[in-house]
Amino acid sequence: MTRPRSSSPASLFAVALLDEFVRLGVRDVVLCPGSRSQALALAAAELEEAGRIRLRVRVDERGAGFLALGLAVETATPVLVITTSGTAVANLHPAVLEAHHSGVPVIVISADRPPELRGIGANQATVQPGIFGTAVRASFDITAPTGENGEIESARSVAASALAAAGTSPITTGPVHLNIAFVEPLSAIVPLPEPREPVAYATPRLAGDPVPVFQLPGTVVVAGHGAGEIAEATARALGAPLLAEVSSGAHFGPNLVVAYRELLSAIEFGDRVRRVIVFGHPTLSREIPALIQRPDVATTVVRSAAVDDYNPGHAVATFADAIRVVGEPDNSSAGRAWLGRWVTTSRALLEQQDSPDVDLAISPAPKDQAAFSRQVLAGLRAPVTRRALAEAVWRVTWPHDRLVLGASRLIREADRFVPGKKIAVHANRGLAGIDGTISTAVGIALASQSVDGPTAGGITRVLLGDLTLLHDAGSLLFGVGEPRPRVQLIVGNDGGGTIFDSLEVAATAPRGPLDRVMFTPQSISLEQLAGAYGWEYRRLANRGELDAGLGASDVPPSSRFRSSAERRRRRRRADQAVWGRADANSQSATFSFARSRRGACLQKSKKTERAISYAPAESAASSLARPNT
Ligand SMILES: Cc1ncc(C[n+]2csc(CCOP(=O)(O)OP(=O)(O)O)c2C)c(N)n1
Ligand SMILES: [Mg+2]
Repeated sequence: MTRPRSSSPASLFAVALLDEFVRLGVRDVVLCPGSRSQALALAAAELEEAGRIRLRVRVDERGAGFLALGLAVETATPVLVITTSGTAVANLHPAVLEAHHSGVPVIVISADRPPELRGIGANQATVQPGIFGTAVRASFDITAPTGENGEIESARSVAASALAAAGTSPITTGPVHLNIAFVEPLSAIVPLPEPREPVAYATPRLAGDPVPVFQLPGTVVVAGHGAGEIAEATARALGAPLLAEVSSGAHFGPNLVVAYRELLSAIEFGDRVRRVIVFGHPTLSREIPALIQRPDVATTVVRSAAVDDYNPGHAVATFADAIRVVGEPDNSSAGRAWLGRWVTTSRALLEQQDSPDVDLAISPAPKDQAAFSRQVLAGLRAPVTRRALAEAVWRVTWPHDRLVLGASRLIREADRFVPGKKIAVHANRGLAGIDGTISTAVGIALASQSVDGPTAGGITRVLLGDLTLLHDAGSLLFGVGEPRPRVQLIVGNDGGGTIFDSLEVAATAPRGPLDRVMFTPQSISLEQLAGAYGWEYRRLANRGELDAGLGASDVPPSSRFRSSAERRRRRRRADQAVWGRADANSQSATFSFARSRRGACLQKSKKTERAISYAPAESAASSLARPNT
């Protein structure tokens, strides 16, 4: 093979490596700046100029890692994240761990010093090979390219091996680490090779036959995080109640039982369960693991991308890579009653008690109509509760949108109350961290809005707590010229981590120390935070404002995958449209509620006064919408 001329073997290797990743179907690359990684960075910039990749540049590697995670979740294709040496690599560890536990193909490419500079106190040099321990599917340590024959071929073969390691099967996908040593000259201009015959990335498929599952009275289907539509189809095929978590991808359909927690604890419901079939990774309730650990219940777990097989109390009887339902659902009256009772009782439990009385509205009597108007007005002025917030965000989200739920209370609130709806919901449930939520969501937004199709015009809404927002505040930063997707951050600002109020110890421990070390009060001005990063801000104080503030977006997409000049032109136009509309349309959202041990909003209670003493009025509530610069 003729070698292109370059004075930098580092650049030749970097170009060959990235070019091969692109040929094999990689499209998204996240990059953080650094000197040791300059050959990779410049190669990535060239590929973006040529319209062959979508490049996202971030300063903070921790956010960059989660950004790559979000892009990979949405595209179901491996995403590269490139960093320099030293602590830059370690900052990727949280995202790598989340990708490991939830089975997301993120490929880390870290630049390193050559081995002779390790262990002698050289600047920005540490032991990078193996830094992610067992959290990666494969780890490659590549010696510095020096211009030897065969280096281009070896770069290509490394790309192919890394891709294979990141996704051989849907139940083994996960992160991979490529650590590459580079020596001076660290970069030089290298022309991109002509594009070669591309190979479409093949989404990993399961090998082998599914395990047959027969009809059995007393069956329920559990759908944990990432279960997917197969869980809903299986519940229907079995005629079984579907206990589907809100981020399962199966929270819809006629068999859905939203109030599953209550029913699992109820006589004639939970106690009648004899068999559980689990898809995905359940994390949101105590009732599901308790059910599986009962001696009179047999559980089959269908393996998911999560690295650990779900096995509470080591009580699971059977594991299967896939299952196939045999036979028809029990159509006898007893069989139909089993499903019907779960579904109808769940619906009855969830019925809203506080909606206006429609009988008054249709009554001809003026006093009834006046009473109805008063009820409507009172509803609009009602304070925002966590339930009302979760339901409002759920209501305005549609299949072309994306919904991201932060860890902590709000995802549980959504899980308890929102009705069935076939929309794409994501949450980082691999390790349920409060870190990286904004950057993950931005990745999901960028990916869903960058493709032609219905999601291009959608919006990504993120429902998260105040500490979860503050943990990832740095990810509000978009560098000049970086594509900005449509994202709405809806922050439940209760002044700290109120999830800890539900700990048993909270009932007895002295309040002061408990607050200091668990609640961790904050009184940040979220408005100023939003302003500093160029995001629009709006505070929503009651349910009327909440509904008005959460209006759906009809703003045109701000970035697409196009040739460089066209991309820039479109971005300029789209940005004007986004910000122009943002000013006039004020579709950003904010809301507030006070802290309460029970989780409801108690605006007029003593607890509220106490809560507000943590948070000055101007920061007691807030939310951030998409950036406006
Ligand atoms: C990275 C990380 N650190 C710490 C935790 C433990 N943790 C779980 S919830 C929580 C508080 C979250 O507070 P907030 O986002 O305000 O939500 P709230 O509980 O008030 O609804 C913390 C610190 C975690 N899950 N992840
Ligand atoms: Mg909070």
